[in-house]
Amino acid sequence: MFLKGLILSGGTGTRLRPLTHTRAKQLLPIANKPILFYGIEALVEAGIKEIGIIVGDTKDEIIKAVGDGSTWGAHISYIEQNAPLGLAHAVKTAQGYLADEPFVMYLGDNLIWGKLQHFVREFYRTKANSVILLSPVDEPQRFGVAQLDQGRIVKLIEKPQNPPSNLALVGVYIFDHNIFTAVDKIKPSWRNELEITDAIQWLVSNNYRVNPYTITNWWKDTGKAEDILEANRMVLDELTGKVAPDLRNHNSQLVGRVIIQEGVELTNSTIRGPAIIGAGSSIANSCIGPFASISSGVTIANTEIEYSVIMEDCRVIDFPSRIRNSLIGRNTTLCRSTFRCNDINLVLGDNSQLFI
Ligand code: TTP
Repeated sequence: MFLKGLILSGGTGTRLRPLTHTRAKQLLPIANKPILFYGIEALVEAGIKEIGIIVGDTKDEIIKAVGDGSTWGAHISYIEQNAPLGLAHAVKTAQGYLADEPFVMYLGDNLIWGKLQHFVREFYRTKANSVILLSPVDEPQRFGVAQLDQGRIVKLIEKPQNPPSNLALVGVYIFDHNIFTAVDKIKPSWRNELEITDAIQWLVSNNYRVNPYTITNWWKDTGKAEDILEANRMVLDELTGKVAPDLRNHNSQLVGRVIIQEGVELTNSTIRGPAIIGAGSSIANSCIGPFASISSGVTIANTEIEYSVIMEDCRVIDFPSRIRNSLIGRNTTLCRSTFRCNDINLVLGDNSQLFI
């Protein structure tokens, strides 16, 4: 018996509009790497090399970015979900691919810092029908929460007013084939989706063994803009500095843990870590960081940026305010107007958001 992987990368991403009008949310960069790649890496690291990815409207973009999986030594297949009708619907859609193999299901917009090996081992050790990854949280009212009894999950409650525990569902699950029976038994919820929590509840209520596995590492569901920024801060905080040997440094300082990718030019600037500067970017007379991810092909001049993600091919020139807590979409131009003082001329790409 070996585990397959199932990553859910369909959905609509409404909460991340306008960025998701023209880009799959799972491909938004966290420390210059698409969110989805963190999930693929976590599965591969746990020994899971056969991975199915559920795709929807953004199928082409996801296939282009991920390919056949050979980059990770994995074999990746794509499974089309005709409409985003819920996480349990996605599981049902993948039934042909998964056959009767048990599988790890991973939500493609989630980020879990740490390894999944122990979680997978728990499934084999306990011979449970399902193992659910849980994490203690401060405000369980905001999450799907598990109630435990004698080491088993007995109830799942979505955003409970009186939480029975502080253990939230993290977005990573292991199921055996009984989940397909469960999905067939449940009905769509009020939002017309087949909910995975209802399917798991069905397993529990019908005496299948559903075990919890609690982690204390940080994790993030990157559904909203502020989540992406927080995930960016968390990931940057874990990275160690590394400077590509071809850096052209003209009178600039790197302070703390800074990653500089290939082909970067820095002039009279300060990069304050943790921060990452993407390939081919050039920065002049600016202060970048802390907690800034600058993607590839970005040009920045006379500007201060911190706690932000600036995506590929942006131009930020002479911007009069410090850019903070901002998520700037690809190919966006931000610059001061040359016509009048204090007049800010913003040219934003289709999928841009600017919070200053
Ligand atoms: P969600 O964040 O719950 O849903 P969503 O992507 O539709 O976003 P929003 O609520 O902002 O509109 O989805 C979690 C993950 O599962 C995400 O990677 C998308 C994926 N997903 C599917 O693959 N199929 C689905 O039917 C749904 C609902 C989500």
